[in-house]
Amino acid sequence: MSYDQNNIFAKILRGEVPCEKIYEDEYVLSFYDVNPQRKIHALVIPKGNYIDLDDFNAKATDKEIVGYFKGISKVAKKLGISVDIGKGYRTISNLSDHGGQEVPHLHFHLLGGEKVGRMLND
Ligand code: DGP
Repeated sequence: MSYDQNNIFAKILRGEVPCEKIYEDEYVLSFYDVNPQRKIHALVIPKGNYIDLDDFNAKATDKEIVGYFKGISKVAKKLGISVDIGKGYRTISNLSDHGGQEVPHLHFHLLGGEKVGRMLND
């Protein structure tokens, strides 16, 4: 499968669709999920065109990989949910069909601001 340039997160990255931005640097963009599942529900996406985590790890440079994963912790800190200054949070990244991925641009969900509960309910 090739990267779909018209997915919604690609449009957000190009500034064609607005988002409620939390954080941005050379490697990542973070914004609030439009359909929050917990008190705090943020998304963190890499700036490069990667479909999912497997695609990212196969094709991204080491700098991009480090920048992305460090970016996730920077966002958590900015939101006050990181382990050092807050009470923790959950990250989820869905991959493809069985993973239930809806938007085909790599993203991690950050859920927190309250106890997020059991990992899977069914
Ligand atoms: P996933 O199922 O892991 O691919 O999650 C995609 C998430 O993206 C879902 O929780 C809703 C969110 N989402 C979809 N469209 C938009 C949008 O236009 N803006 C924002 N902020 N979030 C979106």
